[in-house]
Amino acid sequence: MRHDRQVRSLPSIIHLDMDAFFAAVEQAAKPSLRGKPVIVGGLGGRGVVSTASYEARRFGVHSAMPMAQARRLCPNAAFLAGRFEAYRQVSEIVMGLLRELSPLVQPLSLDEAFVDLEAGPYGPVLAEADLATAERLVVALAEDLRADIERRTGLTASVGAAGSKLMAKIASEQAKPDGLVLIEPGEERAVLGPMPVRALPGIGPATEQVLRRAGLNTVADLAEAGEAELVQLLGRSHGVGVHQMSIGLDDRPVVADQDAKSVSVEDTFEVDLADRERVLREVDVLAARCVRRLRAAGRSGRTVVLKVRRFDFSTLTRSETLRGPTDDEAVITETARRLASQVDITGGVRLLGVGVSQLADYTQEDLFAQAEREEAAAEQHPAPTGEDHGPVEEEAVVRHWLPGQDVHHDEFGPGWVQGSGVGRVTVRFETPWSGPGRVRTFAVDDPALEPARPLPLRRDAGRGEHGDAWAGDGGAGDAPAGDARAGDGGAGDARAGDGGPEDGGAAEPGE
Ligand code: DCP
Ligand code: MG
Repeated sequence: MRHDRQVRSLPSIIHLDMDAFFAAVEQAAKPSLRGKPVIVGGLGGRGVVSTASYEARRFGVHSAMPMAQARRLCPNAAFLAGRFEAYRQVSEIVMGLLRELSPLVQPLSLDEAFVDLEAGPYGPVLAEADLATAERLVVALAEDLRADIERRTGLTASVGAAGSKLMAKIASEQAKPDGLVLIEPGEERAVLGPMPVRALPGIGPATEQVLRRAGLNTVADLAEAGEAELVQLLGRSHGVGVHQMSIGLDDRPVVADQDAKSVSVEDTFEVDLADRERVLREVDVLAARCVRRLRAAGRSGRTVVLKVRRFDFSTLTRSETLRGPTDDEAVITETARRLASQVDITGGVRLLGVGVSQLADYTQEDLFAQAEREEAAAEQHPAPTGEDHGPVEEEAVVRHWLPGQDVHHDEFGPGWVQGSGVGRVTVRFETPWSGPGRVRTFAVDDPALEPARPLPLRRDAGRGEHGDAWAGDGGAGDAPAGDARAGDGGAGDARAGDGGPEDGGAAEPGE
């Protein structure tokens, strides 16, 4: 492996970004929406667009736009609330394919990651090869990757390859949609020069203003201004960094995501806990610690897991999956308490643990959860009056039919909610593998109609139920000193790490 100080001499860093990700998943899952404008996001009064399909982007709709504006620009689009679980499933498949190329995979969000090819199985070959051969190999690997993603998910991805993260990311933007761009080492300044200063990471609207007032508009302007002037304008560390980037120098390493699975904490007690009140108090303490750790990692999670080891060393885990991801201490504590109250503690408890799994990118998750809350609030209060309605009862969320939501009907099978109102819900019966399906309307409380989990986008891609929070725990969870993990033989504790079919986020049974 070779790690040049400033710029690699090989374009061995790739940046992958799925095209119109949430919208593309919806089109893949819902045949009737293929080729049509699709807008995913918060559908309530103050909702914003998460993303829009390329068909909808032609009308000027884009991420972070108020939903009301999107409705005006593209009234005939399908407006969907988003299905986070489906996006996460696809993301796991994609990240798994990236990990086949290298252990150094750095996910930036559900649909985006850097990969350092030099750290993977092709590293030695790349290091030996001359530049032209190395470039051909990188291009071949990237095209295979895009083809694999399409085969496994039906979705398109764009890939950039370059000698740095900076240039790889710029390359993938140039490759969009459904393309591959390789920027040869040495071309950096030529590619960057004409770009607006905002193209560089770390230059937001405020910095852009400062630079503009100094007459610096393009990256070439920054390069010419030189380090001293940029330090004067932006301060020492920012100025130096911006100057380096402007001349194409970026030696930030690809850092593997150390904690892909769960955050958990646990405690062993000197004296077995025998009374339930005491157990619940300890659960509260553990849940609070777990939330602190979760927040420190900038994550939120969807499944709360309780681990209990009893006096006789029998160990069990209980988990509950929430409707949306959270880092809310009250929600996690309450869920862990509920799980604890279902466990038989007769004889005493030696160890308790609280964990949260199904983690993903904090900001994306929150946007999504926010969109759902808003949607639920809109339903509960059909005529919004502007006042703050406070937290939404969970029951109301569960019974509400959200546009885009997966359902199953006893007679007609799987489908999705196209819309609902005045006591009726309209369902389109189609699957990722069917042709466009028919629409039927039911009463909202029709007992034959049930919410369902997302179907895999490819019929042959295994469905992979999720293990408990500790299964495949990559070691970044809380591992208190002295925790006797080995020898943990208790039923239900699938902690033993590697190689099991459930280990690793992307394990796909049958692959
Ligand atoms: N997202 C979001 N809110 C935003 C931006 C993005 O909820 N303000 C979500 C929806 C996107 C996903 O994250 O589908 C990935 O974001 P990208 O910026 O990669 O955008 P897309 O994948 O949708 O489109 P592109 O083809 O431009 O990458
Ligand atoms: Mg994307």
